[in-house]
Amino acid sequence: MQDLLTFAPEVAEARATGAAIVALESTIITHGMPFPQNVETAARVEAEVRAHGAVPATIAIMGGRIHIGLTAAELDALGQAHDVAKLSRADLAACLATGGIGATTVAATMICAALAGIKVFATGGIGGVHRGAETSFDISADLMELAATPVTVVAAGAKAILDLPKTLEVLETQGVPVIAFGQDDFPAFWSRSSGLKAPLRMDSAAEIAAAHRMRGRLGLPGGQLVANPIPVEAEISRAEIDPVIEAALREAEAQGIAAKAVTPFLLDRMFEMTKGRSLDANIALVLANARLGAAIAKALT
Ligand code: PSU
Repeated sequence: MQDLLTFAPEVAEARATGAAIVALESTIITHGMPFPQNVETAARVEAEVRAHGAVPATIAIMGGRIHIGLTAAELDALGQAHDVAKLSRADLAACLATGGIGATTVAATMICAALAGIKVFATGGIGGVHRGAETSFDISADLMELAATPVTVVAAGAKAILDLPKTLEVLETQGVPVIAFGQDDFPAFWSRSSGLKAPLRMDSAAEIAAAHRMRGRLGLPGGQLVANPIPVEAEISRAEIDPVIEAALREAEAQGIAAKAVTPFLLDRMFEMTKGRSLDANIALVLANARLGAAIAKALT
C-alpha cells in the first residue's frame, strides 16, 4: 500500500515525529472555486492549519499515485488544470490505475486520509441528499463514506443547495454522529443555522477527539461529521441566500445538469449571482474549519 502513497516532505516529517496532521481535499480547488481564488484559498487554508499547530496534507491523485500533501507548484498546476476528474469512492481506483489526474471529493479524501493514518480532515461542506432525490436518487457518496471510514470530518454542515432534512435522515440511518460545534442547530454552509437541530452538540475539540477515540475502542466503523458554523462576520443570512439557491437550482434543472456536475454548476452560478459574496463566505468557513480541524488533530495526538 505505502508504494501508492507519496508524502510531501512536511507530512513525512510529521508522521515520523507523531505531529498532528489535517487532511484537506482537492475537489474544492478544482471544482468548487474559480482560479485564482482556488489556489490562493488552498494556500491560505494550509497556512491556517500550520498557524494552529498542525501540518496540512492536501490530497490529490497524480501519475498513478496518491499524493498526501502537495508542493506549491503542484497545487498551482492542479488549480489551473482542465479536465481534472472529480473522484469519489467509485472512480478512485480507476484513476490511479490509468495514471490520470484526479481531485478527491470528501469521500475519496477520507479513503486516502485513512490509508495514510490521518484521523482529521477539514473541508467546506460535505455532499448530501440533493433536492428532488425522491425521483433523481442523487445522494452523495460522502454520506456512505462517513459511515464506513474512520476519519473525523470538519465541515460547515452540508451545502444549503441540498435537502438538509433528508441529508440528516440518511446520516442517522447510516449511523454517522453529526456534531454541531458550539451551538444546537445544524449549520447551513453560508448561514449559521439551517433551522434544524443537530443530533449532537459539543463545545470543545477535546470532546470531539474523545468521541473519535471512543468509536475506535468500540470497534465501530466510520467517522464523525463535525458541523462548524460559519463565522458570524462572514455569514449570509438564509433570507438572503435562499432565493439565490432557488434560482440556481431552477437553472440547473432547465439545463438538464445532472450527477457530478450539479454541485460545481450551482456553486458557480451562485458566485455570479451574489457577485462573489458566496465565494467570500465559502473561503471564510473553510478557514474556520481548518482551525478547528487543527485543534481536534492536536487533541488526538
Ligand atoms: N466543500 C466546498 N466546496 C466543494 C466541496 C466541498 O466548500 O466544492 C466538494 C467536496 O469535494 C464534496 C463535493 O465531496 O463538493 C460534493 O459533491 P457531490 O454533491 O457531487 O457529491
